[in-house]
Amino acid sequence: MTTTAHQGAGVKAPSFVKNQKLIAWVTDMVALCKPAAVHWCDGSDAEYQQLCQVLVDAGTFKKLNAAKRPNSFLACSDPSDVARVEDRTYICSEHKEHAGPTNNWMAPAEMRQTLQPLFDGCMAGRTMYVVPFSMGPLGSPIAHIGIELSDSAYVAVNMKIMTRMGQAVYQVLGTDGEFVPCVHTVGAPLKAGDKDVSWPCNKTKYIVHYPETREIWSYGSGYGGNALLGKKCFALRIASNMGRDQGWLAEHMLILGVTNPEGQKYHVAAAFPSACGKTNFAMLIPPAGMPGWKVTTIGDDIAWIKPGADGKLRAINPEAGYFGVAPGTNTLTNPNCMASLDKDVIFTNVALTDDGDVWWEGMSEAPAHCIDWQGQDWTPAIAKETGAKAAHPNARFTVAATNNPALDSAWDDPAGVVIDAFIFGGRRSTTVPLVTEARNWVEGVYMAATMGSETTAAAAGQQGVVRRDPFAMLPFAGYNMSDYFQHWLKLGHKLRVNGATLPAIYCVNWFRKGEDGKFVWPGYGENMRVLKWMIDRIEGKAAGQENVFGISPSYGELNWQGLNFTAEQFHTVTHIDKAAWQTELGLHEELFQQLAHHLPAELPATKLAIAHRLGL
Ligand code: SAT
Ligand code: MN
Repeated sequence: MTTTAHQGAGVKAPSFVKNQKLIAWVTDMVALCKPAAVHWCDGSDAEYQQLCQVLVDAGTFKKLNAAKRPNSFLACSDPSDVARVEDRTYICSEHKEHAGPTNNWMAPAEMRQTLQPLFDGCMAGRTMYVVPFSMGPLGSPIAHIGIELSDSAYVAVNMKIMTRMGQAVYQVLGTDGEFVPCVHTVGAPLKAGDKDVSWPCNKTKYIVHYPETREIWSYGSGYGGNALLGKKCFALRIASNMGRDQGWLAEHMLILGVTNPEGQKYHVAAAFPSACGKTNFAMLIPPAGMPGWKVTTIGDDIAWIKPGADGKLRAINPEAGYFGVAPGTNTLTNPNCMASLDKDVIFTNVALTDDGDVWWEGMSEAPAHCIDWQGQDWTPAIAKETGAKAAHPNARFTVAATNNPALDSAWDDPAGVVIDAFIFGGRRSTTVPLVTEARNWVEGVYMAATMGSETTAAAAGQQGVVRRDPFAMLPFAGYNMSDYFQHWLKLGHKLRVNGATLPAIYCVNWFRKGEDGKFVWPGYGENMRVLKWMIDRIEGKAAGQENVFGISPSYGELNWQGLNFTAEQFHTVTHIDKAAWQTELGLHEELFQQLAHHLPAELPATKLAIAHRLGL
């Protein structure tokens, strides 16, 4: 690692940095942000430990009990900085219609003018970390490089876990390689003598993307997707633009491998909105009644998918770690995840137990006492009286993929894995059936485009209201949503005319509730039963039955070994309620009206066909 006090003029890059464009850009950013020092990260373990110590000394990190949770830390954020801020997130394309009606937009020149005074001197008294990272296996033809400049050591250590971060990136970059420049500041400059706080941030926040020039500027937040710029900002918002221009897909999808008892392996990519159980699905352990089935994890949040020369879609996980939701995670809902969290973890906004370990709602029986994420005493009695949560509902863990016992052997393969099926799923208490297969690509794109979901704590704002979340990409598509639909249709068309077999497309809903307001489908590991039906379909072993939207399983087609789930319960989670669908189609229509500019004609046509089949 190399840290140099900044002297005012010029920047001295370490000898392993040979890219002049990068050095020139860092020089400019140092002149703008005026940090007290510049630290070029090398990504070594020694550097990780040193930065964790810096964070402990600053009060940002608490080191957890090494006997219980080796090499692990707890960070508690400012209570105002706990989730992505969608209303402060901007796509600043030259033309407003390129950002589309689902993104906040400001003209790039105006945004640059707005940000200039905010970034001027924003890192005063702090260290600027130069964080080189590869999204995807180093040197993979599907991977891309970014450099994040951040005044947060918390960001630097999280990026070390979440990405392939370090000196090797500079070798791939060489003297003239391309990188996406990402500038991040917590927006809390320090004057001489100022005492720092444990979680510096600013009331004013801007998460800004310039799609044409492929730049990211983030101001005022230190949390998650606002600050770890490789994740949603680069791997989805900027990369979706790159994918549109270059003929590939950047998707909000987990990737898993599923092997049947005969040893045949398939790969599935699945899109769900934030905090709807993607990590659980990616680490699923098949139930005891399904011996011989195995699920392995390639990724839990983002997939980059490129057509290969053979016309097959190959996917990589651009990330190297998991930034997952802690509350609700336990040894029953996700045993692999719990095992991943045994050591080497950064926890954010969970509770601290009296023996120096962590706890969150739904982890285990509540401790008699702990310190909640806001530093207050918490007991079950206090919780009962005030409703106080020990952990914030969007509390997270950051952990390396290599900690996952179910990690797929090909997770780091530069060639990626061939995708056999796509799954789209929202969180819907009513209306949407457990599983439906699209009869063709267009019908699948329709299902994905019209997906709705009840909102979760992953984003600041009201929770539990149904909003349309096309492809689970509403907060992440970096350009006009209708053009994004068109891109999917075009890609499918191109592959088909070249003779490729397209992946099957499924729509699922694990979250339907009964009249008592309780979930009917048991979910978690039991989702394997639905996954098996999909594989059976791909292998031609299940006939399924046609319904108004596509093909769905009969009760007898699912394996019920070891699960007591009656035909009646099955009916509750699969039946299609005509009145509910009339309302639902009205909501699809509302979405289409909102997205009218450039909306592909195939989508309203598909809707019309569904309405006809429903007898509307
Ligand atoms: O905060 S993040 O964007 O990293 C997580 C999420 O919303 O899924
Ligand atoms: Mn996500």
